[in-house]
Amino acid sequence: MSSKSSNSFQALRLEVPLAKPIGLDEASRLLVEKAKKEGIVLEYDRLALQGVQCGFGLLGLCCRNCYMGPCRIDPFGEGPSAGVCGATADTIVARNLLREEVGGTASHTEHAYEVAHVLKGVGLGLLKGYSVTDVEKLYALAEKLGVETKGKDVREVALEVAEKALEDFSRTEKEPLNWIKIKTPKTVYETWEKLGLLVSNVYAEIANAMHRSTMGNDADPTNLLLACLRQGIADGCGGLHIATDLQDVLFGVPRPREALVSLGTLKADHVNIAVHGHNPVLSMKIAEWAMKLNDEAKKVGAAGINVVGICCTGNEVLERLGIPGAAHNSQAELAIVTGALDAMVVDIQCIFPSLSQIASCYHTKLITTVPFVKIPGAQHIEFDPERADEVAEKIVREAIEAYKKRDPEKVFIPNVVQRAIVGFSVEAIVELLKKIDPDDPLKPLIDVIAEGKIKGAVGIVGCPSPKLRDQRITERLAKSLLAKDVLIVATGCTAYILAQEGLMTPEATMKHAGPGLREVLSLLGKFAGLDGPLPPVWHMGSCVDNSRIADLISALAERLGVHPSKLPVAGSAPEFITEKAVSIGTYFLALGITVHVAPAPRIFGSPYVAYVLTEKLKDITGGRLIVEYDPERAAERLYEAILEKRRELGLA
Ligand code: NFS
Ligand code: SF4
Repeated sequence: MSSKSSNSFQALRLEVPLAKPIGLDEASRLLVEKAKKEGIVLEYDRLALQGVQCGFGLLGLCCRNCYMGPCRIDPFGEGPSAGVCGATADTIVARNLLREEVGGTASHTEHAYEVAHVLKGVGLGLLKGYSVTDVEKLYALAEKLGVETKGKDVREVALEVAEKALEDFSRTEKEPLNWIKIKTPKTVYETWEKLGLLVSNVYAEIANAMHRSTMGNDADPTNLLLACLRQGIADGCGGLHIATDLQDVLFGVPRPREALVSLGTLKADHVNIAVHGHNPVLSMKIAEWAMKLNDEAKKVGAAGINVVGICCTGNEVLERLGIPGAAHNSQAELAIVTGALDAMVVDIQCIFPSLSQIASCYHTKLITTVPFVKIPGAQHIEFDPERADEVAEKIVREAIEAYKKRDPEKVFIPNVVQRAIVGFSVEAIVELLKKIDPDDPLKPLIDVIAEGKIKGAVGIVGCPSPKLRDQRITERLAKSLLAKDVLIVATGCTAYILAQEGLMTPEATMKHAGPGLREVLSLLGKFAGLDGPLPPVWHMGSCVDNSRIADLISALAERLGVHPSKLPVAGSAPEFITEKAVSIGTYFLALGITVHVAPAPRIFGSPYVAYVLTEKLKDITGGRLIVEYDPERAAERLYEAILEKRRELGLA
């Protein structure tokens, strides 16, 4: 990190993918071909049409925060070194990073807020369509939150727990978030307290970040980076954790089950409905009504109704109901290209506007449901938890209607289906480990890590990137790590990629896991009552369920009495695309975790910001950012990080 230009050159080089394209997965490839024949434009085509993307943007060096600009800083030191207001590269990059996180944090926290309102409605007895499914989880949360349960019925407890969550969106005092208090290991809490990172109101945090990054406010890159950490903590505690916890209360804690994934889970003889987006408050209802109206589908000549999942809401119904996971984000367009999808029902986040244009080439109905997520050309049927059953029934009936217009000539469903074991909640993992040691369930896991049979664990999370997908970065990274006896947990669209690759099966353990990892997973398989080993990649849910990964890390750290940064674990978002991934990544950096990402985040226009995140941060929170495009090299670097932690712990 010697001079500004060497950094910028490095980033520019990083933007050129280093690995050779392998090609897309079989199902995607076949449907991309079909789209080409039919003249359908896909994300890959639109990416190509963008040409070379803006170097200033890639480096984080453009600012549009006021009308004296837009301003750009010359990364090579030959043109302007400050914006009109005098903002330097360091200031502009740090401000831009903070604003990216705001996008992510706003998404996750508003999602959590919505779910908290549904739980509140249940508590008040106002919502007929929902109830507390997991009383045990509710009571466990109540206890942690200091909610008295004696002499109260389930509804009263639900109401108070919901109100504890809503407090985190409205608190005016300087008290930390309730979900910081109940989720953060003591060692981390102390670090955050010292650094002034104890957020007390997530919405105020978002507002402050927008305020301080406008023209003429915070220009200090260090101060802005602390705000970035705060934003990550607001996202993690006030978004991810609240969403997962309350969704578990409403819909149940996931337990391991076998399910099917890939685009081949669409059925030519069924009414096919895809749920796409993030909020299970909608998708669980659609699944319920699809079952109720199954016979209606038979009346129009279909064999029944087949609900499949796309993106994170797909993960929500996959992990709880075993609904097939058809498509990750980069396959959502392709699900329509099959010509077999009768309705795609969407709620919030990661829903490409292109879906409407593509749907218009087929009989597929694209149905938007959220007042602030409308798409030209889509049919809007507003969802409201108070009328959940009525709306869900209407949507499913729309799909049945659409089926009548399906053109069999246009139907092509790739014959690609993969089995996957899903549903690895922390609760389920602990229950399994209790069969080995009922009194100290984490001990067997700690023992095999200490013995070196498992070297460590990496959470591979995030999105598929059209920029990197044909290099199969995610699959290659996972396989390289498994061979090194590193256990993998996965969430989000990455979980689809790894499931489709067959890595969530017992066979994958025999094929890809190193000898130590294989031995441990075989033993665990026996305790789980399986015929073979546990899979080597554990599906832990949607992107908000990255909270489950944080919970597992925190439980291990607390059991060992060490800071999470001491554990031989790491995270990776090898193909991230969204602002949400940036805020989640920052939460894990704040927790003290080493985080690998590709493509390069837009920080390399500031040598200072790049230096802090990739080097200095490890002395502050214990976290460290690694940027690496090549999956095998990324695996090597993550493995090195794990070995370093092991050495520090005195393990071989
Ligand atoms: Ni996560 Fe889930 Fe997928 Fe990426 Fe989007 S759906 S919230 S952001 S693209 S993994
Ligand atoms: Fe340019 Fe400063 Fe305005 Fe940004 S805030 S656009 S750097 S003048």
